[in-house]
Amino acid sequence: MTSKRVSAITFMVFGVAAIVVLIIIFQSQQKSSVLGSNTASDPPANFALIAPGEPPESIIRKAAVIVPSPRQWAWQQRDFIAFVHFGMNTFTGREWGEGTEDPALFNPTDFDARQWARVMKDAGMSMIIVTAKHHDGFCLWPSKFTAHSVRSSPWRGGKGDVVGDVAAACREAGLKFGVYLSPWDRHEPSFGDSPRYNEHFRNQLRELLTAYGEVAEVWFDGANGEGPNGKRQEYDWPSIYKVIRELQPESVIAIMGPDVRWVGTESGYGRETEWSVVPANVQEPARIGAASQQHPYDDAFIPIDMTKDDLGSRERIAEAKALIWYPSEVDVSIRPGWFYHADQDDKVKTPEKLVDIYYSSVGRNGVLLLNVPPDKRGLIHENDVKALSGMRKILEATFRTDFAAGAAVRASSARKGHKAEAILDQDKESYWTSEEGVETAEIEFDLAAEAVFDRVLLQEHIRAGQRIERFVLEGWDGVAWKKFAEGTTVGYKRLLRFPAVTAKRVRLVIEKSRTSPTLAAFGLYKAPAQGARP
Ligand code: FUL
Repeated sequence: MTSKRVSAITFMVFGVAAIVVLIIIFQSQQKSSVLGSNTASDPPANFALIAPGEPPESIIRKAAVIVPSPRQWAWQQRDFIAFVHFGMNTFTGREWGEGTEDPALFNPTDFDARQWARVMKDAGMSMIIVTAKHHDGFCLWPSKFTAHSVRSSPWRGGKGDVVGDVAAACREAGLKFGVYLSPWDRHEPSFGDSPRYNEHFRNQLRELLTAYGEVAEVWFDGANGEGPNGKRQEYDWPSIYKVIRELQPESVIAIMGPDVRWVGTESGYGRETEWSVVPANVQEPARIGAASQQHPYDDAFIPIDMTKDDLGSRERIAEAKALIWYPSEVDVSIRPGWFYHADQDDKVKTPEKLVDIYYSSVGRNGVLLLNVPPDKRGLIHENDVKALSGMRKILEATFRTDFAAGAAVRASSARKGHKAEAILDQDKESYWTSEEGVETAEIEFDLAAEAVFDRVLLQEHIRAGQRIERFVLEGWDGVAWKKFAEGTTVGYKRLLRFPAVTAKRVRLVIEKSRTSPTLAAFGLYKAPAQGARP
C-alpha cells in the first residue's frame, strides 16, 4: 500500500466518523428542542405511568414533559366558548325537568340560531355547545330512538331541528360546534336498565355525531340521579368513548370524559395555581396505553374529585399511580340559572363581572365556557347581548396595544434555536427555553418606549409540557427593580392585573420550574379606565 492510499483511507474513515458524530448531535438536538426535557428518550405523550416507589424527582420530571394530545391542543386554543342551555326548561321555568313534560310546551315563537351565532361571534367566542338533551330527556333534534323530542312539538309543525340549525349557523359563522348530551335521562324508560340504556345512549350519540358535520366537543354532565323506574344507571363509558373516537376523532370529551376536566365550581373562577397535569385516578394503571396508542386513557378513565383546591402540586403528584394531561374548563352562566327565566332579566352579569371572570378563567390556564340561555322566543335576550358586547369592548380596548411589542429581549440562559426573541415574534411555533438543567431564569424586556400598563400576559409552550411553578415581575424605576406582580403556574395562558406601572425596563424572574422553563408569548397592556379593576 502506498502512503498516498493510506492517507486517503484514513481521510475517508475520519470523514465518515465525523458525519456520524454530526448526525448524532443533530438528532439529539432535534429531540431536546422538541421536548426540552430531561427524559428525551421518551416520545411526547399526554400520560405517564408511575412505578411503585418511584422517587419524587423522577415523578416531577415525568410531569414536566407530559403534553396535550393534538385534540386537547386544538381545544385549548379556543379560549372562550359558549354554552347554550335551551329546551323544555325554557318553557316550564324550571332548571331540572322531570321527564314528564308535554312536548307541546316546546314552542319558540321566533327561533333563530343565526342570531345566537352572531351574538357569540361578536362576543369573541369560538364555539357553541348546545344542550341537545338535558336531564328531562327532551331531545332538540328529531331522534329516531324516542318520541320525546321536537318531532312531537308544535314548533315548525314537528319538522324543526334545533341541533341542525345551530350546527349550520355555527358553520356559516366560522364557529366550532359541540353537543351537550345529558347521560342522566329522566324520561327514557330504559334508563337504569344498564345495557339497554347504554345502547340507547350510544344510538343517540351516533345520530348527533353523524348528521351535523364536525362536532368539536362532546359534553357529558356529571349530574346524575335515578331514572323514571327508580333505578340508577351503570354507564359503559369505554364503549361510549369508542363511538366518539370513531365518528369524530378530533372531538374532545369533556367532564365525564378523559380529555377536558371540569374546573370544580360553577362560579367562573379557576384556581390561582392551575396545573393541566394531574394524577389519574386509575385502579389498573396497566390499562393506560394498553388499548390504543391514540386514546391511551379511554379504557382506564375514572372521574376524579375536581373540587379540591390542589390537584397538581408536587405533593399531589408524588402520590400518583399515573399522570395525565387533563386541562380545566370553567363553566358559568351569564344569569343565575342555566336556563332562561324572565324574572332573571335584570340579573344578567355586568360587563365588568364578565371581564373579571375572563381574567379568572382564561387568565388562569383554563377555557371559559360561558352559558347564554335563549328565551322563549328562541333568541338571546337583549340584556345578555348588551352585557356580552360591553365585555368585548373592554377586552378589545385592553388588548389592542401590546407595549412589549418591539422590545429588546434578553434571557439569562437560552437554548440553541430558542433565543429570547422567540417570545415576542408572534410565531406560535417558536418559543424560548433555558439550557438543559437550568430551571430558573431572568428575562429582561427593554421596551421601545416608557409605557404605563396594568395587565400582563404570559404563555408557556405547553406542547413541551407545563413547567413554571413560581415567577415574579419587576419594573426598573431608575434606581432598582420593583416587584409589581407575581404568580405560580402559567400554563397555556396567564393574565395578571395590578395597579398601573410606569417603566421602560421590565423583568420576568422565573424562580421555580419542574424542568427547563419555556415561554411562547409575553405582553403588557393597559385596561381602559372604565374597565374591570383588579
Ligand atoms: C349541571 C346540570 O345539572 C345543570 O343543569 C347544568 O346543565 C350544568 C352545566 O351542569 O350539572
